[in-house]
Amino acid sequence: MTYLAKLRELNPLVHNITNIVVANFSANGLLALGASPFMADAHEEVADVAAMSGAVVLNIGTLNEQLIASMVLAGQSANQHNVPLVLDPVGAGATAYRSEVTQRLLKEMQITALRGNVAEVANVAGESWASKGVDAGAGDGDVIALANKAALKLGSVVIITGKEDVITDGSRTFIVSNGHPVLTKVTGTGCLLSAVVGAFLAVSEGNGLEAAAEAISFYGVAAEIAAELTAHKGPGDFQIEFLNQLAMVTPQIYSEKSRIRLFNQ
Ligand code: ATP
Ligand code: TZP
Ligand code: MG
Ligand code: MG
Repeated sequence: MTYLAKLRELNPLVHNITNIVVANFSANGLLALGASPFMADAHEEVADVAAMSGAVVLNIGTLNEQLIASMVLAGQSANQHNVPLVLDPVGAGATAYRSEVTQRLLKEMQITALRGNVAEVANVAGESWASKGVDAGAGDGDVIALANKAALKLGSVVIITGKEDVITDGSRTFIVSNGHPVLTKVTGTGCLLSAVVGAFLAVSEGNGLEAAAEAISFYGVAAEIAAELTAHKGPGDFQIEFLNQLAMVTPQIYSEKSRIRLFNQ
């Protein structure tokens, strides 16, 4: 049975503390997929929401100190209640503040998975990579080595997305080659993906690496079909069709189109 089928059967609650750009898109994407989104960031309630959820997803896209305090409370509650925890360190490395906040969060909690672009993960790993705001710049470093370094440092699954995606726990590494370039023309596709990883981790029963790889590949398959159906249109139509496909890609379609390979060292 795929994690996708299990997710649709169990409809896990996914607690998101995310940015103002993507909150609506993330909630709609999770609903379309078959999860149950809960966007909550008040410090008075985040520990309770995290405790009752199947996964918690923290995203620093539009950060401020109040939000970070809530993220610490939610992350620590997730840890106490064995709830999988995802961090999307949006823009880490782009400003000193984002880098510092990311380190602070990682010190205060144990995450299950980190999902970012190559520049963000490089920053977490203590390396540097060009960036332009929240987007990764071009570079010619070893992306797999970077992902491994970050995974060993954090003791978590690390996912670096881009044209090809790298998913590793520092010991085994999967490469996913699904996806479509039009994803880069819709804001929040990385952020929604981090939330989708949370939904898959919620039904992973401890197999975080496999569940994360399936999440990434499934997302790419949905994008490929949506891009094909809207090939004669622009990113606006793609965005809507992508939400449709997050709901319509079945485990069978997923299995036919998935391109995941194990990377041999
Ligand atoms: P960035 O801000 O650098 O764009 P992000 O946080 O938006 O990063 P992405 O790396 O863009 O995250 O990943 C979001 C999704 O887009 C992933 O499914 C990824 O596989 C896909 N993707 C990104 N670039 C490409 C590409 N050139 N071709 C195919 N898929 C891509
Ligand atoms: N600015 C701050 S957060 C954000 C922007 C544009 C959204 C970034 O979303 P993604 O998924 O990383 O493209
Ligand atoms: Mg992107
Ligand atoms: Mg991002």
